[in-house]
Amino acid sequence: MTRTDSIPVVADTSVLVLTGAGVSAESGIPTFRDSGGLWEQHSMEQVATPEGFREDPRLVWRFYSERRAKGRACRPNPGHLALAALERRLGDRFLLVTQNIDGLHRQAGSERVIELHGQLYQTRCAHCDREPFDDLEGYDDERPPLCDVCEAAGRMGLLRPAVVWFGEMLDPLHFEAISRFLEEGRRGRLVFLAAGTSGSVWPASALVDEARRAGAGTWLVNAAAADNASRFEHFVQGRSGEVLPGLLG
Ligand code: BV8
Repeated sequence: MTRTDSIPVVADTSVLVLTGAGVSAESGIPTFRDSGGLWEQHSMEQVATPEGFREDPRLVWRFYSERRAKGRACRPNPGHLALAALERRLGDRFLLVTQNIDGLHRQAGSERVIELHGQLYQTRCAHCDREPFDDLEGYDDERPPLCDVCEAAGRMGLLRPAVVWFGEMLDPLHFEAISRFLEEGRRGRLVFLAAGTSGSVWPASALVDEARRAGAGTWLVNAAAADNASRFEHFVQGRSGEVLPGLLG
């Protein structure tokens, strides 16, 4: 693994990026696994699994309502902005995959974004297949919110955050789009950059392997060595808001 100070983005280069909670840390959003992180106050099983939601939907809604309120005060940082600028330079030779649900990449101007784990500011029904809808609300009262579509059909349906919990399938269309991007990108130079992620959650953590199979050069930007750091050729240790502008400039 070698250090590098800039990623060579030349004429025929395609760049696939994966971001995690570390990219939003400098915007004031706590990560999951750093000290003081989100899982410290609650166990993952309690607030980020379907079983936890069945067990105590009010606790889960308090957890996500708190994140909605906190997230609304947060703004994109230079790391988000550097990625949006790279997209403007590369167009369809750029694709951003994020594990983050905070919406800060879109706020920063990124459009070619795949939100693998869903969106914090969307709500869906846990029981019917109504479309997820935009929702900035917090729900921390005694009763979790109910689905009005279900109610109109004479049944009870709980509303839930439109995010992917542990043990839940991710949208297969997302992985089809990623594989297609890598396939098309391998005709030229291909770069895979992961930033601000511990590399501890599958299937996002395996993207580096798929990128390497497609012949991509691989970079990791992270404040600490990540679980899957050894699978990257280049590792730049540092805060993404400080490193990405120079690395991608
Ligand atoms: C699935 C919900 C098929 C939304 C999240 C055993 C072994 C391996 C895998 C598994 C296993 N058992 C089960 C699995 C699969 C499981 C999994 O990976 N479990 C892990 C815990 C082992 N995955 C799943 O269940 C996925 N679905 O596989 O479906 C299936 C179905 C049934 C049964 C089996 C398989 C679903 C995964 C989605 C889970 N949902 N969140 C939300 O509330 O946000 S994941 C959660 O963790 C967040 O989304 C978060 O994004 C994600 C990953 O964390 P990171 O983003 O990496 O954040 P973290 O805090 O960990 O790290 C931050 C990093 O940034 C640190 O390294 C830090 O050093 C660095 N950093 C900090 N500040 C900065 C910085 N870097 C740069 N600059 C800074 N300023």
